[in-house]
Amino acid sequence: MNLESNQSNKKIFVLGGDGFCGWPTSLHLSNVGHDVVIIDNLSRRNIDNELEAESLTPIQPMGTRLKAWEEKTGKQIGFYNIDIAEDYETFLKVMQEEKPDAVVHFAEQRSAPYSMKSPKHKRYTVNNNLNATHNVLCAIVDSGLDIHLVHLGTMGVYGYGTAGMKIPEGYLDVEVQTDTGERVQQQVLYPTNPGSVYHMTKSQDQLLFQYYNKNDNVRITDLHQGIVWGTNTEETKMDDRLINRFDYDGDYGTVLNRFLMQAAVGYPITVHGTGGQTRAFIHIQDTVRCVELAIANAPTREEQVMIFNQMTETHRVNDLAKLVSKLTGGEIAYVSNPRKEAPENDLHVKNDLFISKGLNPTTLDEGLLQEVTEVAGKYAGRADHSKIPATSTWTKEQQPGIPETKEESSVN
Ligand code: NAD
Ligand code: USQ
Repeated sequence: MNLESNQSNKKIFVLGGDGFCGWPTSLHLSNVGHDVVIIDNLSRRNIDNELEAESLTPIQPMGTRLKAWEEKTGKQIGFYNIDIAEDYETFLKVMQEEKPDAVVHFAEQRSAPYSMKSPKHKRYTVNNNLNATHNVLCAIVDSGLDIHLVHLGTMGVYGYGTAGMKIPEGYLDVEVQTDTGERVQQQVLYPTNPGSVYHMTKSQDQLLFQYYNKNDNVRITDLHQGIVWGTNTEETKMDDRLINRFDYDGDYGTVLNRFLMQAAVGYPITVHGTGGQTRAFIHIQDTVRCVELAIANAPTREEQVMIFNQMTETHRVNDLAKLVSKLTGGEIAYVSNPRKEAPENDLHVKNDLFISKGLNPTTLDEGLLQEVTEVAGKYAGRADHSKIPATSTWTKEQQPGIPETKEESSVN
């Protein structure tokens, strides 16, 4: 497989193209010459209504976004409001009419804390995510088209531990001993160890991919992505109306963007527990480039599901808090961890495929300060401080991650 960027233009469906990763990816793919069609049921905007939370950045309605893109670039992006988990027939009909070459699938409920809030949220996450992924696979086969599916999975399917080795890209080489003592080499999916109902749905997605690849030779690339940080990309910076979403609330805000925002608004930087958790990270600009590379390098119908680890660096949560604190003077609060997770872990990950082919990552060193000043600081006035604490607990044993009083919070 040669992972070079390839210029041939394709018709591409972006499922979940209104979301944090999907919107900048849609613009990027359109900008490099692909014919992009977004499919999204706007459920993420409805969840903002449910949680009474909003993006820190003032994102625009889909119609305004698409009009601004056309005005700026002369390029059109199509849009269909379809629930791909529920409305299979409409989705299939659109697929048969539009005949995409590739489908990029971002359309799942992606927050671990939201998936753990209550039985209702657990059941919604499982129903939505598994039905969405299965409907996409089923529709690809039903349509009779030879469509390449690119799915956004997560590093969290592996769990975050290692047995002294780098986490491989999806598959693990193992040796088993038969009853006669013969040693046989095999390759298996890396054992899954999800840490939330959300992460569990991504583990189950992997089995759906294995099955449809084996039975129907569907061409599939599964991108095991780390935590995405940053807000804007070259394309979303072209016009204020194209601005990307920035989640900061206790359910949808991810760790580094939360820390940046907390420092910008003068709220304590909320480290869960000791902050010994190590996680993988990637900047949103690199996400869009990786998806472009994945589309340009589709597997053949004879190949197994291609799995890439889509991350560029690993960091310990406490180190991130200290870095943000050093850049901004923000205060760190070590709060109760609302999650049931290992208090400390090491993490070593292989990401050779994207890096060796010329992905030039935006690192924390160069991007952080810019992010604080250009985004978190600029929109700090829009923040609702009551939405910042992480209150979704994994079991009744955990406590919400609410900073106590200013005096009681430890400061590093
Ligand atoms: P997001 O919630 O901002 O976007 C998801 C989009 O999908 C939303 O616009 C939502 O309305 C849409 N959607 C959800 N269910 C749908 C359905 N049934 N039918 C149609 N549209 C539906 O999430 P995101 O941060 O952009 O993440 C996108 C994907 O990338 C997710 O699958 C997530 O698991 C994965 N991912 C995200 C991150 C991250 O840090 N944000 C990291 C790793 C992997
Ligand atoms: N954390 C804090 N303080 C906070 C918020 C989080 O210490 O204020 C800690 C959490 O306890 C956890 C770590 O930071 O240990 C990461 O939390 P997160 O919310 O940034 O990331 P996570 O829940 O894993 O989910 C996010 C995305 C998800 C994606 C995943 C990639 O929401 O869609 O799949 O990152 S990964 O983490 O690699 O599995």
